[in-house]
Amino acid sequence: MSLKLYYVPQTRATRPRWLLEELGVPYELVRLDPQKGETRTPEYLALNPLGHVPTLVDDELVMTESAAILLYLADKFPEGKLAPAAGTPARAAYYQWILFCMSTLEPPLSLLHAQAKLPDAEKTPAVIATAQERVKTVVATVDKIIRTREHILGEGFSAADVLLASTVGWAKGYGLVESFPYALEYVRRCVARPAAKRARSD
Ligand SMILES: N[C@@H](CCC(=O)N[C@@H](CS)C(=O)NCC(=O)O)C(=O)O
Repeated sequence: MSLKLYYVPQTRATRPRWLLEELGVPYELVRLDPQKGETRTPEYLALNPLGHVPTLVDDELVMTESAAILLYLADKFPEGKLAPAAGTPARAAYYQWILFCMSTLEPPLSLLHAQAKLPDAEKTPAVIATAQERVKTVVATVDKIIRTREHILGEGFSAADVLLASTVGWAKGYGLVESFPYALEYVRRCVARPAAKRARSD
């Protein structure tokens, strides 16, 4: 078995790196520097045609999409207990929270990210304000649920926590989680895990 993760720090590639650290399985980290064009080489574009990170290579398998990579790895290493059994209510909640991150919480964060990259004269304040409000509304639902749970599934730590804590952490980076104490504390305790620290250590 040979797992290779194509990685740029402080991007969505941190998600599978964190999960791999939680699993404690051997993997090779391939660091790319977008400033040097390393995500736009013909070799890398053959793996990930959009030139995005992360990309996971597992022998013959090439995978993109951070959430899909988490789901794959959590299932591939069941001894890590990061995914509930298929067909159970916990598995249903697991799918729900993974999709919640990618299709409900990420879109307004991506809008904010795109706006932040624009020169000031090209920013659209109304788009920014609407996206900020949307993020807060969505984070408020996490805050309400996580008030009574340590982890989002209401049982052990799972790949859904890797994704949710990463994504709420992204919102925190924009100062949009400050009024949600339970969501804030949830992110703090997830990123304080040794595996999460190792994934951000360099
Ligand atoms: N939906 C994809 C998004 C991947 C993505 O947009 N990655 C960003 C980093 S967070 C990227 O590689 N951006 C470089 C670029 O757009 O050129 C995923 O979750 O993996």
